[in-house]
Amino acid sequence: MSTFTPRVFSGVQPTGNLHLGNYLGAIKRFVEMQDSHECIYCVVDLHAITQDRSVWGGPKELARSTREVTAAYLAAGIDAGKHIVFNQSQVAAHGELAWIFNCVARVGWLNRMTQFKEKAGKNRENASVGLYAYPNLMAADILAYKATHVPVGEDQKQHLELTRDIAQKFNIDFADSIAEAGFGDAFFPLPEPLIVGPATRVMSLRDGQAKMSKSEPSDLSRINLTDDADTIAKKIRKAKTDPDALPDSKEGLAGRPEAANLLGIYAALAEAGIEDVIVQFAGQQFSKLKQDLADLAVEKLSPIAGEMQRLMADPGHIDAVLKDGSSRARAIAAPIMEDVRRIIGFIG
Ligand code: AQP
Repeated sequence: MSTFTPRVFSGVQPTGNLHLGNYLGAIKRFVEMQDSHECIYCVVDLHAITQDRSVWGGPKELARSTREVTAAYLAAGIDAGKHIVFNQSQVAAHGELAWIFNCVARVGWLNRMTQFKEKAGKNRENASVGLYAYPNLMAADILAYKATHVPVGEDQKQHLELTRDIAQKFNIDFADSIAEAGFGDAFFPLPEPLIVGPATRVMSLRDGQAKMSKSEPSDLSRINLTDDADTIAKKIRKAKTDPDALPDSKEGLAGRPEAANLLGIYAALAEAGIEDVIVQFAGQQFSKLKQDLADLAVEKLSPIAGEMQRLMADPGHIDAVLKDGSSRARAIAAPIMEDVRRIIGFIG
């Protein structure tokens, strides 16, 4: 049996409007992994350009958003000295391994990806080939470092399953040369998705059935990580609710997506269990929950917004962090890619 050193990899796309869902579902979790794991956190700019230019905003906006995601990582508490923070396009291994995985993954697998269907919408014929092959690039991101653990939001579960399928198929397709090269029965690990906690799928503040998302036109639907205290409080005050008092049990949240969402956000920000938060607000009106949630959100998010602003004022520092992280990421990926080339039979 091959064994793998535990290593965490994850990323966020620089597509603007970084929001509370990205924070609670991903970035906050990244911070929590730092004490126990070696971590690699990426700003996935190659993924950003898979969508229409109107989504990522063109070259100047892409650079600005890349720095903004980096600033969010650092402001949230990721230690870029101890761990690796970098942007994907600076490490060529991602693109190279993605091409190899394009030849490992099957068209039928990609056809099942719900994110492609959602993002391509009705205009599928006109979607980029990159958007279709996005999950192969994501598999490459993770496996170029033989990462074993991937903290992500619920929406990435299917892509993680595909990553495991790709790793397994590579291990089987090249089993003979993997064994010959001394790697036992598996060259790539099957990475574990880490989708845990009360906020793995933060929903829109305007519609408890829709995911909080960067691309939703209504700014009132999400709390942006750059929002100031007044804006955060206003958005929570205006959040959609239902007419009933808050329930006293988890079962009472059935069919009440807005109540479930606001209580889940509260629990994640307070670092409390959802059951405890339900007890705390049982029988109360939404107005009480909204007031307390606004106070808590401002307390937790305002320092991050302030620090992001400070960091964004010094783009030279951010670029230096990314350059240093990229060179350390390259140093990990390079020998892995050398092995991959040898295993496949590429000369060089
Ligand atoms: N609403 C969410 N709740 C919890 N986690 C979320 N994530 C995204 N939205 C939520 C997690 O954030 C990480 C980075 O996401 P991404 O940059 O890849 O963006 P995305 O998944 O495409 O979702 P967005 O931010 O909402 O953008 P659009 O509008 O383009 O769909 C991932 O771990 C993701 O799970």
